[in-house]
Amino acid sequence: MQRETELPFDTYVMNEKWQHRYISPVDYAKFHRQTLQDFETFWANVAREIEWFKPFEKVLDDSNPPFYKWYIGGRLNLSYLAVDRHVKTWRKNKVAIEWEGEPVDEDGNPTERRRLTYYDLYREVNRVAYMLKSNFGVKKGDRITLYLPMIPELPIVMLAAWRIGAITSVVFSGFSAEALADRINDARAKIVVTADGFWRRGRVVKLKEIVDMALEKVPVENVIVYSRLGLKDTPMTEGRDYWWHKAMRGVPINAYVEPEPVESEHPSFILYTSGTTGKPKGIVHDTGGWAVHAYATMKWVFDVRDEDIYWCTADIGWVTGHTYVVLGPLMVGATEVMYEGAPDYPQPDRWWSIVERYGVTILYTSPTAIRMFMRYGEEWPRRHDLSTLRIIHSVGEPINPEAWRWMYRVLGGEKTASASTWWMTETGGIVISHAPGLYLAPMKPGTNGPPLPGFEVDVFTEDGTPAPPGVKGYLVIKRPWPGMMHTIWGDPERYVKTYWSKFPNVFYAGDYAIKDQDGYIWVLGRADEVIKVAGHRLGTYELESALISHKAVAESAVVGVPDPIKGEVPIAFVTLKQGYQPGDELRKELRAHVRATIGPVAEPAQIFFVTKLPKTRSGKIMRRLLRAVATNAPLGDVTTLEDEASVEEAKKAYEELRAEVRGHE
Ligand code: 6R9
Repeated sequence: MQRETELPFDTYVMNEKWQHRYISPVDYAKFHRQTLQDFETFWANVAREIEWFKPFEKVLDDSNPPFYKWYIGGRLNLSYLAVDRHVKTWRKNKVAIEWEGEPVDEDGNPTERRRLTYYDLYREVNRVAYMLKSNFGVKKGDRITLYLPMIPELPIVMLAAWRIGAITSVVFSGFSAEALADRINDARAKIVVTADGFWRRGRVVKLKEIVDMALEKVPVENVIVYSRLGLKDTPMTEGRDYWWHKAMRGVPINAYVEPEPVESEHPSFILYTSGTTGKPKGIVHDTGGWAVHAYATMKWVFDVRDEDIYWCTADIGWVTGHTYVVLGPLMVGATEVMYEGAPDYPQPDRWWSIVERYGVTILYTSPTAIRMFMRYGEEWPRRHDLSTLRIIHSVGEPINPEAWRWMYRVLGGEKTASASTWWMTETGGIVISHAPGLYLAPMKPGTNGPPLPGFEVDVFTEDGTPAPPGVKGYLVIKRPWPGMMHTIWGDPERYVKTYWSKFPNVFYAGDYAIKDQDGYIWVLGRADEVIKVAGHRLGTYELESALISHKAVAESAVVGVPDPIKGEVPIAFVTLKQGYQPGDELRKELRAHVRATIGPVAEPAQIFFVTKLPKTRSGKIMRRLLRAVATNAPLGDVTTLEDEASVEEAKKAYEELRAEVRGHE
């Protein structure tokens, strides 16, 4: 990520369209402090805006930190909140989801569109809940792994699961069989729901075949297969695998399944995410706290109204899709767009044609996408009428001021409210962002803005004291918040160790950040071995394990390096076992191996062969030095380095490959 080291503190942006929400940073800070003064009352009032089957008796149980519990005694149901509530009102016939598939005709128009009203959703969610319950015996607390593309059946089956108190574990459809198997295994999933395949950049991805490979390692009771493409050659195992449409045959059109009134702390979902070491962590979220957080941030950050057309471009396989494609927008009764395919298929204006076709007013996307479109050029968005857009926010990684300005000017016509919303899988919802649904303090290109109401955020120095404005430190959250994760699935100790041990009694996010004079936060990037590749979160440790699992590899070290579009990309330094020769053939093979083990997003941008890796005298790989080599940065302190020749060798390997790449250009 190339970011100006001098923060552009002085570039404030305020436009006419948002003058009515204007607030000065000083007044915002005052308002924000007030929300923290009587913090529990504040969060109780927010929670009363959603419907509870049984009201909560206590807002926050902090008797056993860091295992905080929210809205004790309360009972509710996410499926009820997302669909049943709306069908009792005029929203019954309002469009909930405008879906379009990837394929287009000769004129570039989508050949597959589906429009589901809240009533349609209500019907389908009930029918699928009925099927899960009566045909497959799914009960409260069972885990269901969902390995599905971006089709309406994904939110439908999630809501159906939550309706009966089951716990979803969605696995991104870009992950490989091995990654899927690990996640099914860790969650001990009872069933897997998948599709025969889907369209991606004009090609068919056969999902069920990947599921079958995963299931060679971890058995499950049943697999339900949605026929997205009607692929006749889909392998089906008798007695285990069922076509969705066949399993639904016996389900009455008007099937109704009573929504289970689950406890506020009942887990709703597990989502696996990467950390510094070890296998991916199953981040566990509750029901009540998450619902309140999702609902409140939809209102504050996205200012959603009934006439809006909302589009969050994230895949549901990541947390952004969980909170801001599935739960949040449906809870507030929004009309939202869902798109199956690649952003630049068949041409770089696909997204802008979608914005124009549906009249999208609120767009939530990623810096990587913005940078990709910047590279394609302004002429693509200029071909379409984007004048409906009134809010555009980004998420997933720091947004460089240049990308923010492009988004604001070219896409937003200098009239949108635009923030870079900071949060993470662990937080369940947005924590730091401008909140144009309440007030809008002046925007600054590249900042995350001030913390949202009710969230106490700070930047700490290494010794655990608040860093003064302008000084880089670690981002922390000083008080529990409703959408917070509850634990790591099956590993509560790791939860305490990872997030609550670096500093006493505060949540450690793992990000570097700076606070400015106005109280705005600027998140700079990860402080650990996690990288964000095109906004996708990966652990360098996972890539290293994947490389080492190849027969030729002895050792490997993976680091993230800046990339003009993807933000960061992984590069790998590899030592080989006796009898293996470095070369392009092997390089190709190792890349394919990483793709097959984790998924295409994890493929290293470059692989360097070396005979030794830089290590400390105690044998720890010094990734910091490799990153310095690959970014032409100063090496810094090398006193603990065991063998300087290793760094020289890495440098040489790096320069040789660069010369070779240049030679090909
Ligand atoms: C929502 C999501 C979390 C990590 C987080 C940080 C980075 C996310 C950001 C941002 C700067 C933003 N991140 N949003 N950095 N500005 N607006 O992305 O969750 O996949 O768990 O990643 O992403 O580094 O720690 P997740």
